Amino acid sequence: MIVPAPASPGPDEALGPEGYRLEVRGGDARIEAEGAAGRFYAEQTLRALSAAGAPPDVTIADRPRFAWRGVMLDVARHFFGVDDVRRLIDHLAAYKLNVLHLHLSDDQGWRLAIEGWPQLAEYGGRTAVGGDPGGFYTQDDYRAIVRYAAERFITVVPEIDCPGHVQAALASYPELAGGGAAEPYTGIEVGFSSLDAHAEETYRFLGDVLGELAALTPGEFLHIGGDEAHSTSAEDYLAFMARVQPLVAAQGKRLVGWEEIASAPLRTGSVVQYWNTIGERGHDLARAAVAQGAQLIMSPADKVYFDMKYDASSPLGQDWAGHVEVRDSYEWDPATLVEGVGEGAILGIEAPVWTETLRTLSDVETMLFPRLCAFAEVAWTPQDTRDWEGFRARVAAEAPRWDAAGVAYTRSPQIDWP
Ligand code: NGO
Repeated sequence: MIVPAPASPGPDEALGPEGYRLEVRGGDARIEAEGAAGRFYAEQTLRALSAAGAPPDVTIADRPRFAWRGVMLDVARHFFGVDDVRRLIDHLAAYKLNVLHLHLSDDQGWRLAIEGWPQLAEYGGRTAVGGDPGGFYTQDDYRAIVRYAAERFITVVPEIDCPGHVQAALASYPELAGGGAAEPYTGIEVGFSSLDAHAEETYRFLGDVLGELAALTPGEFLHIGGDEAHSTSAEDYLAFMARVQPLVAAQGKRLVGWEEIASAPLRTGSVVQYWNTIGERGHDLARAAVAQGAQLIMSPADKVYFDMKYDASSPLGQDWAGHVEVRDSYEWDPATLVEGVGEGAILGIEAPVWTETLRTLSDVETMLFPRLCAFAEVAWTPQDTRDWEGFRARVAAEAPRWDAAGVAYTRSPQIDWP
């Protein structure tokens, strides 16, 4: 990130699709890259080097450690419009991140127009946490987000959470709730709603939704959630997983789900997102995923859930996974976090931003910065070339740029801010 740590590839090694060589001499830059993404990242580095004037003489050969370097935005608990998402995408691009995971549905709101099921957005999109205004993306809005992201080499991974976290869908279509009227929900409890794993209507609904979503999404992944299905029995969860996986495969997409999906038999090519750092279950599920040949995305809540408070004085955020200071987000190795889950099984890392307590993009930025920079270095830079003291100095140097651009950030006491 920022000014990258020492070169990873040697002079004759392949740069790969995202790698680049950058040479600056007397203010003139020469960029070498195998692909357009590599060239783009070289430009981001050059921009960072030039922040304080003419860039210094450097020779950099660089490529990322992990292929999946993501941020998730929860647009369901609170809605964020297209302009907010564009601004977030700009932040991702500046730090060489390449996945934007959008959490498009939850109990509190449904955020994407589905032509075959219009009530989802029109009715289920009205609500948000605490009675705040809702909202949803039209399909054109969504296409605009995908396009803006693609121009910055960022893949959008859309999530429709199921079989739990579905109250907004149940409230929009009572037939999904077995005919009983489901009330819209604006609280912040989890685990109370479920699709019926044995109703054909459930799969007609998901087939339609995933079909429209796949048609709108050029990326190879569809995220089906799968977390905290506490009101679905273990048996029903397995039945549900057996039915939903072919629906994703039928769209020619790879399935992504939260760690809980590893309790079910998974199709080849599936991706499992580790998250829960309370107790041993998350570790067990991550190992179960590896045992099935799945790839892992590491999102340990006690390190990279950026909805967690920095410390007790943070005005925003939650603390169920503890406090997450900048150093916590920096000093960890994805490949030694869970015994039995090594580098080879890890597709990448992702930082989720859940928005129960976050209402504006400025709230989101306050939680992201400076922790996002720590995260971006973990994602990009090899473990043995990272160090906290060097990072502290580099991240402090970002502050003037944030101040100038009106980017909100937290003045963590762990950093010597200029
Ligand atoms: C959990 C839960 C979400 C919450 C989040 C809050 C996952 C995967 N499911 O993470 O519904 O919003 O914690 O931190």
